[in-house]
Amino acid sequence: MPEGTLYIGNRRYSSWSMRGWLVVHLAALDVTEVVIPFTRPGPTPAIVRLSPNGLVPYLEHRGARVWESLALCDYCAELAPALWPQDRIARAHARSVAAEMHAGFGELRHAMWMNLGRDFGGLGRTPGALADIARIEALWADARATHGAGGPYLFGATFTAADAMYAPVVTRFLTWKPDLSAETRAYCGAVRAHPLVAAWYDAAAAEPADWLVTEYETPP
Ligand SMILES: N[C@@H](CCC(=O)N[C@@H](CS)C(=O)NCC(=O)O)C(=O)O
Repeated sequence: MPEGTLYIGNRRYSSWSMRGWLVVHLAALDVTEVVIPFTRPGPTPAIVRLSPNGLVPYLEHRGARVWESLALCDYCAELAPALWPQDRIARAHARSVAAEMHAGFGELRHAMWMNLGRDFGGLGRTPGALADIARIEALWADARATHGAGGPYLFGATFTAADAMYAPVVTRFLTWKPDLSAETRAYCGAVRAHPLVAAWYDAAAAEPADWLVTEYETPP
């Protein structure tokens, strides 16, 4: 019998859901997954009624109610400590880059939204999005140079909550194809090849056609 429920939005579009889903799976929580397709204009009433902040991901697990993707990272890491690096200094670094993702990069998220099923190559290159991308490339390179020995992830051989927080950025890079360094492209390839990321893409591809949202399918 499952020990709770994870509520997420369309896998094709919902970047925050992807983060929550990844950490729940990395921690091997035994939960039922419920996908609530977005309705437009938003917000989606079924999500508003259900979730304390009116958003997904939202997790109910063994009496705990958890919302906000970063809180899901920490809740799951209590149960599966390897979600953060073991070393204190590396862990501080990983928490910081995860928090920076949670708090920022709005220009990138606005100009290059997540759509796992389309090729928007060359589009969305607003000055703000490009500035966000430059910061993300620098941040990834710094984490990998400082703590990533043994790679291929930000903090080495283990896919951590920091990688989960940036996985939807990887999908944006694959969809919108901004100019990226060879090192960034290699990291994107490693994240895309992770079995959980591959499973998320596969499930997104299987979503019903009537879940498509016109505004997210229309290039700028
Ligand atoms: N800060 C929140 C953001 C969550 C969020 O914005 N979720 C979006 C989906 S990616 C949502 O629930 N949207 C509701 C809607 O579009 O109806 C988190 O980290 O979990």
